[in-house]
Amino acid sequence: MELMSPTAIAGASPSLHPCYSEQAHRHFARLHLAVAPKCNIQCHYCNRKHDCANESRPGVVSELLTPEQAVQKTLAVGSAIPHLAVVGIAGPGDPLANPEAVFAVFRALTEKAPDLTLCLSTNGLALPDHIDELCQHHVGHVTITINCIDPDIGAQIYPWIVWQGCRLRGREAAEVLIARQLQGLDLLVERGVLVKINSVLIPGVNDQHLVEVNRVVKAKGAFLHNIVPLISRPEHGTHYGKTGQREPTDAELAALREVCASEDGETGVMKHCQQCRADAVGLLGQDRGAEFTLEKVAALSVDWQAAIAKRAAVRTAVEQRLAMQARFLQSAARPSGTVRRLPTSAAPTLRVAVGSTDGQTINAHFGHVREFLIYDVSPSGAQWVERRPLNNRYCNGPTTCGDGNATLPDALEALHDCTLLLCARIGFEPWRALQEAGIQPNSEHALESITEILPAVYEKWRKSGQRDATPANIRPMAQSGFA
Ligand code: CLF
Ligand code: SF4
Repeated sequence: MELMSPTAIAGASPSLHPCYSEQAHRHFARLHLAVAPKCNIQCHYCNRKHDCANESRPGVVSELLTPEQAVQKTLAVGSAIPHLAVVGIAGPGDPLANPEAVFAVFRALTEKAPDLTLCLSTNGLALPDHIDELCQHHVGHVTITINCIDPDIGAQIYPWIVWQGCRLRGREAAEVLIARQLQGLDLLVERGVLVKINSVLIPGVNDQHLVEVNRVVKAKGAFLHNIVPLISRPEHGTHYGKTGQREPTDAELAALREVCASEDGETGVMKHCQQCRADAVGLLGQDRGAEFTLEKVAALSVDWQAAIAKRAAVRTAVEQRLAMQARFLQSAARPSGTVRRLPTSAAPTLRVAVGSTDGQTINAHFGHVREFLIYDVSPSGAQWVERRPLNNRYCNGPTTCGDGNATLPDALEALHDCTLLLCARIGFEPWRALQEAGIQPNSEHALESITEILPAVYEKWRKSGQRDATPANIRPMAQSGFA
């Protein structure tokens, strides 16, 4: 069967979607519309008093919306937040168990906010029945929560489903659900929809099995696999919470993601999921929902046509910035023809980590970086090596470094082979810890151009007699990719 290109569906583009692109999540916001209260299955990690655990963290949805209210809210948020790019429906129940409300919203938004990417998250049971309608509404991004492909495991996760008017239980229920999920995945991929698979990692239930799930969904053409940790606390009142099913540790989650990411294939592994509420508003990790309650939205006057133009301008500006950054990284990664191969003993390479959010200037506060840009610098110039993501930011507070001690090891690990760290600001505690680890922090060049400052920094380091370099950090040119 010939597969359609992913761009066959208008709106199916990962580059503007904060969940589908790690880069996009720094620039573009999403809005969740809570118009779907009903569900057609039961998961042991959900009790329907809370947000859908597929796409949210515990906490009741503040307000359920009618389709009209949802459209009004979208127009208000889209006017106030010009970097809004995606509107998703992710609960608090299953969107496709509430198809009338969901498609009424999508229909209205096609007219009044045609630039916004539409997104939906489902357990997949009803998915095969709605493929045409999803495509008609240009829903280019769909998430299916697939926790297993083995019905015996499924029977431990789903006590029942409602299928064709009957309540099925145990293995039989899981068998039907899994078959429908995989069928839905096939149909969406055929239509060029970008499908993300969410899997809830449940220790002792599907932890050993999710690598197989990853292999199967990858083979079927899923765009992204997002493995999220089970949230299971007694106070949530879920079956798992009440029966003491434990949550996975960070190490277990990271190890599984690592195994899945190392498999050769096209399905990426999402690592920046925030397990959002089903009524979340703003950038991932932010929740500006309180600014857009029904009462506040009703009081706003919105010019939705002007808002479309404003969003287009923001998008163009971000795209230009990203393109510039990509060009910069590409050129930095390819040394020019003038690069000389120098005797190894004469030209040690200085490995430098840079905190930058735009790839051009040293503009990031150490405590806020989510990744470091790594360069090897020598007399021949700077060679970009890679991005090093951080699992946790050192600082989670808006203005202070808070209790970052728990996350400092992540940063030290990410910087283990670097001699120098350039960032815009850094607190005293991490400064000292980095120095003790043999990494010299430097915030003297805040807001200066990375390309311009790296050669100067290298020269200074050489003249200083490479005092800060540890032997492991001094690598001969021939090993640094110039050969
Ligand atoms: Fe929402 Fe989900 Fe669409 Fe994103 S969330 S419906 S794909 S717009 Fe994103 Fe939130 Fe993780 Fe979901 S960070 S929980 S993956
Ligand atoms: Fe809850 Fe979502 Fe599972 Fe339905 S599919 S039971 S809403 S977690």
